[in-house]
Amino acid sequence: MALHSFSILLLPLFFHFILTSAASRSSDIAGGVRIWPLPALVTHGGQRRLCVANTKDFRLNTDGSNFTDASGILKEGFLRLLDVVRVGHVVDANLSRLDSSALLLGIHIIVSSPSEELQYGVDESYRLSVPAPAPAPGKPAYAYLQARTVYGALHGLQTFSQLCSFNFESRAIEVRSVPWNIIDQPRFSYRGLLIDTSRHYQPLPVIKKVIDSMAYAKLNVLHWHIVDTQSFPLEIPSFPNLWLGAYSKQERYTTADAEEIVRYAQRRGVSVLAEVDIPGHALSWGVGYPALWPSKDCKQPLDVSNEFTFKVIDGILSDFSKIFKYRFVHLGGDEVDTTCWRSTPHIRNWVRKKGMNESDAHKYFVLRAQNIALSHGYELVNWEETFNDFGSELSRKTVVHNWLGIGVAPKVVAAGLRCIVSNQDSWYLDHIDPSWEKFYLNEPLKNITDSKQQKLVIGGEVCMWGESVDASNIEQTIWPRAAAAAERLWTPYDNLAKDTNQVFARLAHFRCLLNQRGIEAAPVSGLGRSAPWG
Ligand code: CP6
Repeated sequence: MALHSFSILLLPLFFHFILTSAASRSSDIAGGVRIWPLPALVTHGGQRRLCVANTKDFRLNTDGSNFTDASGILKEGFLRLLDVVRVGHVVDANLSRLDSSALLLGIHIIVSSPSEELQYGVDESYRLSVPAPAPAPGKPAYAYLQARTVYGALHGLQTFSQLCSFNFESRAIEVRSVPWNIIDQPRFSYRGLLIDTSRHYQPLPVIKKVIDSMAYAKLNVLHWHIVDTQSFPLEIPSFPNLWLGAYSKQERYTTADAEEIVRYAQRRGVSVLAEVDIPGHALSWGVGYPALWPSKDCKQPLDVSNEFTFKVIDGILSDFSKIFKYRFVHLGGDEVDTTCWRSTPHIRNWVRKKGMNESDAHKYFVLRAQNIALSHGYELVNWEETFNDFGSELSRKTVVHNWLGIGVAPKVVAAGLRCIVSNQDSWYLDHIDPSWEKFYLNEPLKNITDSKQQKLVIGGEVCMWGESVDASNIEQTIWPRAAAAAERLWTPYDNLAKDTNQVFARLAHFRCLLNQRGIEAAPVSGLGRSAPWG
């Protein structure tokens, strides 16, 4: 590994040049580096450094920045880092047994923006340098972490945690291969994971662990498919009977629970995108309000002819806007089967009287729901059928969410709308067959060459639909394959491996790291572990 010799002071000058130059090629850059996802630029040396695993000596120092960490978000992130690195849930890191030759290492964190608002497009870049051992043992040296926002700094701490390993004999933290210089920023602003709490209820601690693990892989949007046909687990104060559609009283989220999830995620740099999937996928709404069903015998899609339907949607989105502060709300719009609208006389008559057909009625529904969401200050995400069926009439504030095949993204961006890629042949976690290689190689910008159009692909998302997962198997179904997609979404295109054999060992190491941190990630390969003597 070549050690580049620029100093930290020169980095700003080279920052742009290096990120856009061809200097960082995947096979060179990844050799020996065990960071997942791979940063934009990494150099390192070959010395091993022992550090004292003690909060006092790992200094969180924000002197010289405008950021005061008033809410403690960085301090908490730092303490979590120490805990996961010391494998705090497994061992009692007994400091009295420390190797006295351990060298002190402090971390000095500089954040230039005082704002802690987490929002779409927030600057997530950071730079991290870890020095070689100081000349005099016992004298502290500082690792430097610089970021524009606290969220960039949190990513930097995650990277730092991956440079560290716990030495069970000396009870010290080791940083391998010092000195390190890392410059990093995400390729895409939207790096999502969908969870579905309608097909199976997921308890709050499970959702929180999913958020923890997302942060380890630098995924930054939890797409919460909260309600669907099978159950309505969320409390909606404006229409308090809606959660009568929950599986049971125990399997529900209060608004306070939802706020807790949003805050927990925000403290880890993860935004929550809430979804109401309408007008299909909404049968459970009618348990509390049967007027939302076309009839007792034909229960979905929601009754398009009834003003009450739109009052309920307005109430839900009004309540959402108090809890879910992300710029976008997801309005679904997929898999709408209008048979009930045709077979129910009062709806059939209403559609006819309006001079519409059933597909016009679907469009009317989606566009009206979009306007309600806009009135509550949201921009919009809709599943791709809405674009396929009436794309030119969607609000310009729509992000089209691909899922059917990869084919729609080039059409969406050619039409000037934004797109999120989740093609089911590669990024659906509920399909057990696709290998991690398939997840890794799925390229969101496939067949999009114009750079203006490329910018309209805001990112991608892996989907963990809930029909076949609950608390017993959600972690091992998500991981490690979601990590393969996470690298595709984070790492600059030129650093990505073209041949997945090059990344196998590094991914296996990340999976092992997840296991050490208490995440039940499944083995990377179905061929067994490779033995150290093999
Ligand atoms: N639920 C909702 C689902 C799916 C969709 N929407 C889905 C469809 C096909 C597959 C997997 C999931 N379960 N509301 C499609 C976006 Cl293969």
